[in-house]
Amino acid sequence: MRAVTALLSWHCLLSFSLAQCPYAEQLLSRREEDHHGSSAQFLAGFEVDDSDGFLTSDVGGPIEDQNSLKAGRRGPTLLEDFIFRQKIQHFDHERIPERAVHARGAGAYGTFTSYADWSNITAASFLSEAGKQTPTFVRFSTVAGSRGSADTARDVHGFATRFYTDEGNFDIVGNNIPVFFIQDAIQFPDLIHSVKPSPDNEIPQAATAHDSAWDFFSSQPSTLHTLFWAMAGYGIPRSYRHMDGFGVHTFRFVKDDGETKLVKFHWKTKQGKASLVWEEAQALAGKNADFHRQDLFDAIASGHGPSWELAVQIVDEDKALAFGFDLLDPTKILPEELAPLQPLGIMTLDTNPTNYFAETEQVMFQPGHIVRGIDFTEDPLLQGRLFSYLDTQLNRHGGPNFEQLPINRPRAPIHNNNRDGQGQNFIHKNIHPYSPNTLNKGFPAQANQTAGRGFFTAPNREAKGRLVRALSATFDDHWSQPRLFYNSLTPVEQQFLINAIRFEASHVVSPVVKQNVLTQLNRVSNEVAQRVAEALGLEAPVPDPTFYNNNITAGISIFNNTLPTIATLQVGVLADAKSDGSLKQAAELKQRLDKDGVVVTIVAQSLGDDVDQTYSSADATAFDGIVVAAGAEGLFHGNGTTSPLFPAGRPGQILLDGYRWGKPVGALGSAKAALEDAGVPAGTPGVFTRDDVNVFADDLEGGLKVFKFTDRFPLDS
Ligand code: HDE
Repeated sequence: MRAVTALLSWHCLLSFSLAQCPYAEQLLSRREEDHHGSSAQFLAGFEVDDSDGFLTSDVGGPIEDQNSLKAGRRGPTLLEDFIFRQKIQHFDHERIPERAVHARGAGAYGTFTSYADWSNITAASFLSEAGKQTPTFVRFSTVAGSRGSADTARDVHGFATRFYTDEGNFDIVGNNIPVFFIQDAIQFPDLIHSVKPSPDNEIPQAATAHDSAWDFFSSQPSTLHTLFWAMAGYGIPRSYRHMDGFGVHTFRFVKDDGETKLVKFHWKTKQGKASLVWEEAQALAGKNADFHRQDLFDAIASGHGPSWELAVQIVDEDKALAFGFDLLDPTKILPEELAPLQPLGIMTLDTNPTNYFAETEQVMFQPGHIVRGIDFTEDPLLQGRLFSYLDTQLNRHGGPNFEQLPINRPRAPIHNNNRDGQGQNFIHKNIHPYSPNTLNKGFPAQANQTAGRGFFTAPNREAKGRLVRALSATFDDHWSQPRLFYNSLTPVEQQFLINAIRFEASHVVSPVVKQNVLTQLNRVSNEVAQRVAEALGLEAPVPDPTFYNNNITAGISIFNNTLPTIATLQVGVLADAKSDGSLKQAAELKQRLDKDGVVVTIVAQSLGDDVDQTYSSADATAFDGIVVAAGAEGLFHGNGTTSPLFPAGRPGQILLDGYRWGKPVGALGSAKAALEDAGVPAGTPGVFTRDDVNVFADDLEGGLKVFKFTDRFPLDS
């Protein structure tokens, strides 16, 4: 009767004094002590386990709900059927509004561990000692698509982290790109309206390749920098695990003594940065729209939870304008050469949600969730976000008590005079809910800097000035940093960026918009403008060199690095179900790669003990590397067999797609012949051929670390 137990425990909370409640111990620990425990412990108290027990109505009576109550077997359903009404009514209200942006996402729990006592830079308690652990929940997302859109749409990606600290919730509601499209929050609806599908036919879904998006981008040059990042590999990460995260705005760290520094938050992936290529991302959108959420879920379930290091760039308050741009401007990066990254701690995600809706859909982040030791800056984008997130949560939840939902509830005890409202979960015993009071002995007491470790606004902040609707002139340069970004890419990454802009701009119909795009690109680089213009069949404008520069900065390239770990990467081994030899070799390779955490899928014509997937369902998009086992070469010959078990030529297509998308591929022993049949050039980088399984596995693992063999992609001459 565990289901009933769970309900009863709620009844204890609601109806009886805790002393009488048989589950008092569990509840007390939920309410006070578990605040410092793991997420799993904390959330266990809210879980409902239906592994036995009778079905009940919402109010607890055991029921049967498979037949509605009728007047006669063939008669109408009766209004008095409360069982029918309750079931259907609850169903009718199952959805809440999806997020206006970032609707598509996936989340997971983790733990943040501080490397040291950082009280020399912040009073934040979660950073107050070496080894101190704080539970976290992270939600990754795309921005433009609706809740059911494909994971691999080209987009900025959300990276929102909640720290359930012992002094309240702290959220870094960041992205995988360190800059943003606009500088003033008041333009956010314009940006989003331009990017979202057309209001008449709701086309296209989760895509910026259309007139209105590029109309806005080219009319509002503050977008260029973020646009460049999104059009490069940053818009199509291999997985959520293979991307960095950024707080984007400059924030403040505040010490106990009130001294402040300006800081920028970075999450550095321990898995290494990796990206898809565009053709692959597009194919994935059709083959597996859940690619990223599945990757995250599977990696955590297999014990390979991803990690990120939290680092900050720290700048003195008086240096906000010292670098040739304004640190309050969210369209600018602070190059690492000007302020190095200071690592503060590490976060590992290790637990998947139990219920997508209750946890991932109902988590409600806010940039305004800050804790003692952290403060805002006057960045006008951040300032506007402080209003928007609370407002949108009210809309999504329908009332002010969303912070009481298990996923949002802080692990620190809550005492205040906020009362009532829709969905109130607490039963407040204090009958004097106001401050100051004497009748409740002055409680809850006011916490401040000296008593109760209260939150305090940085004391050196001041605001004065004429009331103006304008931005500072220090926000005016929109072109130098996109140029810096472009300069810092490898030639093939520059080519990918150009290809992406060509793809998107070729979808634009309006000649005026196309011309405006070229005008703006030309302010970044005449070369970029020329290369895009060529694809659009237009003339590039004459050079506009005011902002041209040859600066470069570190940490931008994605493909120029090898991955620090290959655990969780996916390899497809193509075998012939009718050849015992090929199945045996595939199994041997699987066993060998498994030692390093590489996930191997054996593909053949039909499922069996040694076969995980069929050729009819398998596809190159699912794999980071592809191998043909000796004995399977017959399946590649003459465009494949005419087997009715899979589409003609499918094995060869998987191999060739893998090659074309830059993946390491290879063939064992006699399967070398399959390479030629599929059109894959043996002997080129990332194409491995060996007779011995172990030697081959070593080669392939080296190839997986390289991840993409970018010399396979042609450059503009
Ligand atoms: Fe958001 N943003 N945003 N945003 N944002 C939302 O809040 C908004 C911005 C980001 O996984 C919404 O709860 C405005 C920058 C993430 O639940 C909404 C402005 C950055 C998420 C909203 C911005 C972000 C959101 C929609 C311009 C990176 C998803 C649902 C001032 C630093 C969080 C919601 C999750 C979500 C407003 C700009 C990141 C409407 C007005 C810059 C990761 O409130």
